Amino acid sequence: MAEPRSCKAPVRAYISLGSNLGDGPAHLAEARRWVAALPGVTVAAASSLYRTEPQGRKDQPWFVNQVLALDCGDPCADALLSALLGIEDAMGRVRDPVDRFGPRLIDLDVLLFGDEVRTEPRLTLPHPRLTERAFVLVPLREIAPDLMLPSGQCVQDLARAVPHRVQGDRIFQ
Ligand code: PH2
Ligand code: MG
Ligand code: MG
Repeated sequence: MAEPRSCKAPVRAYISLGSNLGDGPAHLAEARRWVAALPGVTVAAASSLYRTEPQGRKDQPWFVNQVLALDCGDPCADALLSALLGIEDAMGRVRDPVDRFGPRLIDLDVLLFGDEVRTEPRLTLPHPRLTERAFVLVPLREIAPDLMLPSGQCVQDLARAVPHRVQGDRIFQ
């Protein structure tokens, strides 16, 4: 007998990919392959790759960043987060509890999960620093120029409000 299929519409999620250790573009390509292979997940759009000035801790290498739009059959943001953390582990990310903001092989963050809004230790939605980060807003605007956040703010206005400069594939902030 055929497997019962969910008849619910998928949830549109946006995730960010980042790397500033080793071959960043290769790490992002590997992460995209893992994400595309997740059951119930379809990659609906992928931004360009950007080379971005580090935010937060400045004394670390520049990052390579990208944003993906996903259609998720499972309407549970925690399941997506767990899957992304599993990919980070499978790719060999080593977490340094002392240097939490140091360089990373791969970082996969849930930016938005449908219209979900929540503040929890494990997962805050939308991502708490989304509106401050040109390395997120610029690629997000590229793939979803008409996107509105649950707050009603639109991604175009948010990107304009953050002082930054895009030069070729580089984002200075
Ligand atoms: N990630 C951080 C901290 N700072 N800066 C850039 N440019 N790109 C990142 O992905 C990034 C960062 C913590 O996850
Ligand atoms: Mg991050
Ligand atoms: Mg992270």
